[in-house]
Formats: sequence, C-alpha cells, structure tokens
Amino acid sequence: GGKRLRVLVDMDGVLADFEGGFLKKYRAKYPDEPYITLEDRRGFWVSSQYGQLRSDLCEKAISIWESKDFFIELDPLPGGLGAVKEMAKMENTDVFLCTSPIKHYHHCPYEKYAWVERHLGPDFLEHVILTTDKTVVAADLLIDDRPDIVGVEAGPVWEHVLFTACHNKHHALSPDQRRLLSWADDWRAILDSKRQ
Ligand code: UMP
Repeated sequence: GGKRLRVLVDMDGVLADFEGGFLKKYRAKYPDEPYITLEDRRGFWVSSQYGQLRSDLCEKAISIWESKDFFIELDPLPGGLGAVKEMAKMENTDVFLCTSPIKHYHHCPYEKYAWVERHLGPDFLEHVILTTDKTVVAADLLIDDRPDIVGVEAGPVWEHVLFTACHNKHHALSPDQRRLLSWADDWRAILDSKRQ
C-alpha cells in the first residue's frame, strides 16, 4: 500500500447511543407526556418529530440534550469502541472522531471530550474534530448516521457511509451510497475498498 487512509467516525448515533439516552431521560423527566419509540423514529431530528407529535414537545425534547451530563452519560453503542481502537492500530490508517456539538455549548463540547477520554483514553483526545460543517474536513471515509451531510463545500472529498440507526432504517439510499448496518457489519472491507 502507498498512501495512508483517513477515516472520520461520527459520535452520536455511531459510537454513542444518543437516541437511547434521549428516550430514557425524556421519559424520566416527562413521565406523563407522549413519546416516540425507537421503532417509530423517522428523520434525523428528534426535535422535529416530537414537535410534530405536539408542538410544545419540541422544546421539551431539546431540554434533554441541553442538560448537564446528557452527553457524558451516553452509553457506547455495541462494538463501536472496539472498532475504533482496532482501526487506530491498523497500519497506514488515521482515525478521527468527527462530531457536531449543539449550539447550547455550556456542557456538550466539554462532555464530548470527557466521553472520549473515559471510553477511549486520553491519547484519543488528539483525534477529536468538533465541527458544525463536516464537508470542510478532508478524508477518505465518513461513517455517519445522518443521511444529509451538507455544508459550504459542495464536493466533499470523503465517501459518506451511512451508519444504520433507528431514524434512518427506512431512508432510501442513492444508487452509489453504501451502508454500515452496525459495527458487527464488515467495516474492515469498507476501509480496504478505499485503500490503494
Ligand atoms: N441534535 C440536535 N437535535 C436533534 C438531534 C440531534 O440538535 O433533534 C444534535 C446532537 C448532536 C448533533 O450534537 O445534533 C448531531 O451531530 P452529528 O451526529 O451530526 O455529529
């Protein structure tokens, strides 16, 4: 092999269980309000679907991930940490965690770093990229559960591999798009397909 492979791995919905953590804390804080099961989730924005259920539930949903300890207490998704650690040790492979913080910055950015330190160790902190625009980051691959990743760069250089999540299971892929069904799926083959 010649050049190094650079992989961007998203955090929420790919390494950290944002949807599960949200639903648990929403139901604990609002036990008498309606909720959406993970089976019935559709679309990337939790707040939009809750707002469609009843308009005031949009801000109730937002209050959950704006709260202290929401992001640090997210459980790791099965196999994700192991995959990222293995990837980072592979020859000619550079891994970065590429994640968008929420605009309410009081807890989220700090807790994202703390989560990485807790679950992947302090050395991994140098592999964190916080950005609200992933299109300006150059890499070979972006593993992310958000179907529509757009930004100021119309032609991002990475290939986006859609990581399956409860909200995107029914999303129709464009013909050239690939999915990673879970971390039990063959992520090594996807990486190998990008090596020269
Ligand atoms: N997020 C919202 N609203 C939602 C769902 C998620 O603000 O309804 C936040 C959580 C993450 C960010 O901080 O959006 C998504 O980041 P990426 O997974 O795209 O990196």
